[in-house]
Amino acid sequence: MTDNTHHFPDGFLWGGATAANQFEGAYDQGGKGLTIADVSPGGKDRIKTLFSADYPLEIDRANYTYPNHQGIDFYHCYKEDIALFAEMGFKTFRMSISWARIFPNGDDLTPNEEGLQFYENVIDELLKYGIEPTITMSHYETPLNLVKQYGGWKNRQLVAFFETYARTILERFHKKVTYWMTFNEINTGIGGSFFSVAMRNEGPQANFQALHHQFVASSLATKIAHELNPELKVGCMSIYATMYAYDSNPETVVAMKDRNRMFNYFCNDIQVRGEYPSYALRYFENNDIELAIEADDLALIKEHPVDYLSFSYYMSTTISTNPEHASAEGNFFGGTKNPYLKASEWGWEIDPIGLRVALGDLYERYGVPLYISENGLGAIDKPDGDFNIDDDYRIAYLRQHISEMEKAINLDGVDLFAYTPWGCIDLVSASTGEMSKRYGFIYVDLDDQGQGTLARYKKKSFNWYQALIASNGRSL
Ligand code: BGP
Repeated sequence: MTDNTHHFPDGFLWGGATAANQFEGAYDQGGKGLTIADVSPGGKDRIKTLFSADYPLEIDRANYTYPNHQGIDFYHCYKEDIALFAEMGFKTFRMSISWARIFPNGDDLTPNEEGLQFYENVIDELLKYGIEPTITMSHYETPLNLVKQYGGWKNRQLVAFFETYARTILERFHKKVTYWMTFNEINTGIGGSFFSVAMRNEGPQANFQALHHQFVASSLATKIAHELNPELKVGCMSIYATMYAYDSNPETVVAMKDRNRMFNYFCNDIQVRGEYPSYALRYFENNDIELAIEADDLALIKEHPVDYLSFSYYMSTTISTNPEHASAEGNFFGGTKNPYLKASEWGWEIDPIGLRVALGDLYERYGVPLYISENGLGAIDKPDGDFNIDDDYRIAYLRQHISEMEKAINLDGVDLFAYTPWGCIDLVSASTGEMSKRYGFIYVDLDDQGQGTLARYKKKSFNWYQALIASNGRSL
């Protein structure tokens, strides 16, 4: 028997993940238009607004701060940052292109060359070090004008605007970028996340219509990519929550499975298998949801499925039918407190084995290569006077998760080919809009009030991850 301890496939893509709106800064420079992220305030009202009917469409400087306007200034510091990623040994770097840097209003007739040139410079810098870029086309940064003038993704016109945007970046970068993702965490649109579908939550009819438009847009982007080069790899991206039934009461199991298929499978079923699943059609019928589907939509979706499936994984969730069970305070997916798990400072329940469950589940269902596009521990780091950060808690979290990935590959036969921990350099948190929830291997001297030198410092985890990559996982 071969010893597969901590064995990862040759060529495994180790790296890190980011999103334009959370780290670039320069929100009004280089010809960029405003995006929905630019009007999302940091602080306590942030999460409330993301799923609310009162999402602000203006910048309200009198009452709020907007940390993403400055981000960590990757826009100007990208060479320094990429040099640090290269020093860690990254094989890939996941970033997004901000749609509004290319089409400031989303519906412009011609692209903004300055924006294209910026991303070309970043891509060239990555390639200089042999780092494969992975590009997300839309990561919570829809141009604001598409909300104000068109009402967001429920409007069919966004499909054509996105198609133009996708064609523009694919034509420009297809010779330099192989790995693409269409919509970040597309399944958050089911619950009407403003970040995802760029519209006020108007209920299931509008949300599913918006998602349908994103499925069509995603298939169009996949089609364009493959026409340019059949070797390009386009993936979907969803947030995955491993779901457990709290007890063996069959009613609880049914409730869990019900939630699981809509949240974890629905979007993947369409984007990987190429068709609406029967449980969704039945759900639409039972809930009087009637989607406007144009003649060629279903054929397009069928003919242009994605090449791989990517997902973010931070926590699991536990479903109970007993209202007396304590709720999992802070868990992003709600649910019942799981007595076997500890939680992060924000209440996200830490579950490394749940990642193995997720990998097996997705691979057995879809049989396509998997890419873990986000994972990590948000924590408050406390640097000493010399900016040393001993983030053993982060190392422990990542080690446990990577160990479960290794089991999924070597014991369960899962085809996992990439892992990009979230926020490999500290950046603005999506849910809090603040800096203090940090994920990085690299510390950025910046606080929630926007104060700091922006200097970069290597955390203890930097060296740990560097050794891990150099040994292709064997130093785990
Ligand atoms: C995912 C998003 C990311 C990211 C991450 C961590 O849902 O795709 O953009 O921010 O979560 O979340 P947070 O920053 O809220 O801790």
